[in-house]
Amino acid sequence: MTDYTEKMKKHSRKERLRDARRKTGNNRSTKKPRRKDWGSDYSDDWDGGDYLIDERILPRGEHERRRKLEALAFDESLTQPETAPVVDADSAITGLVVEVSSGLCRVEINDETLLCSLRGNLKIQETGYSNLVAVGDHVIISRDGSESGVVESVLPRRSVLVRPHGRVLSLRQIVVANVDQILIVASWREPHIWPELLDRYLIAAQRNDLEAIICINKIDLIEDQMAFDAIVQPYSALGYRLVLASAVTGEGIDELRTILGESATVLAGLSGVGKSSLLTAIQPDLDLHTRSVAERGLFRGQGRHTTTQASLWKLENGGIVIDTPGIRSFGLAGITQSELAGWYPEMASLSGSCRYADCTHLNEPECMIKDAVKSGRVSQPRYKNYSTIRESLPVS
Ligand SMILES: Nc1nc2c(ncn2[C@@H]2O[C@H](COP(=O)(O)OP(=O)(O)O)[C@@H](O)[C@H]2O)c(=O)[nH]1
Ligand SMILES: [Mg+2]
Ligand SMILES: [Zn+2]
Repeated sequence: MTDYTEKMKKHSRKERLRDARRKTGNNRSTKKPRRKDWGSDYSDDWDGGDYLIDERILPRGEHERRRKLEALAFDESLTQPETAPVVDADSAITGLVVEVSSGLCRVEINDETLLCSLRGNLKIQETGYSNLVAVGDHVIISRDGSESGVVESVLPRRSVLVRPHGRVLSLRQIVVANVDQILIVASWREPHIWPELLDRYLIAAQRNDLEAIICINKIDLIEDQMAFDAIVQPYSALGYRLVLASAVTGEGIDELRTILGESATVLAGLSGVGKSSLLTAIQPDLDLHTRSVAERGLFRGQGRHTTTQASLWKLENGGIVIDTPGIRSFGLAGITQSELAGWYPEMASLSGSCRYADCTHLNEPECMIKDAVKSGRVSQPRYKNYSTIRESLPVS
């Protein structure tokens, strides 16, 4: 329940800034340069959270206005940077973190990639996160002319995708930062669609305040349209954006390209469902063979480390796509059996009206959710997923 309440309380960044603007009566909006490249000096939508602004191109007073708005909007927020940048302006460069290892990261600055260590004064305390820097972070780095750099500070994040850090539930690891949406990719066959996993990803997206889009790939392998509809239709009925695709026939590819453009998207989906094939279909010249930092030996000689083998691609239409194995285990940790129905939007509002306050919605009489399944208001497959997932969750 706490998670849910927290979520309800949380204001999106945009809304907060809008509120702050209303409070200051400052409604002047800034002309938007078109964003060409996430991580370069463009900002297409400051309110959307891009901090990579070349101050020289801002009108007089604009920087101050933004700073004030920012402070007002986020005065109680945890997203403030821990330390103010302490670099002198000449050597400060902003970049995009594309890979992380313990104490080190790879930062992309324009077309260059720089191996960076982290400045010692960056503090882990009080952030509540187990890692200081995550893939997708915008950072300010300094370099002394050599081949490596130092991360001086992490710019405020517009979103984080987190998972618990090991067994310590209070400490969370940032899997990726600054993504707008999560694209859940499943395949109809090979591997067989697994609706329960779909639901797990959807819940995880909700918990992280990320918009979820569902892509069902390999629709060229549909052998039974009715069976397909029965599984897939409940999700579109719930209002999820659903893309039916085939990397083989090209169906759905244009739609996917549009969805990924101008946004930062993290991919979720089992190995083999066709994520790489879809990306190749979207942009044939995309280099999918970006080997991990560890393989390239960039981090060699740095002692033992665990590398987050995230891959980050910039599409020519402005989109950013991040694929990370970290996504596989970010699911439902911390959710108890009794909380699960609250994460099914079609069940959440009903679960309070059952005869028993502690109704599991499995066997009890006068259960509003079971009634809703009978009447079709809650779909049979979703209910089935609910009961299976419930089994796997801790009682408290
Ligand atoms: N029939 C069919 N096969 C596909 C489709 N998309 C991908 N595949 C195949 O599925 C396998 C796994 O694809 P891949 O892109 O590597 O999956 P990933 O692990 O999610 O990146 C490959 O053999 C692809 O050729 C599709 O739409 N239809
Ligand atoms: Mg792949
Ligand atoms: Zn019930």
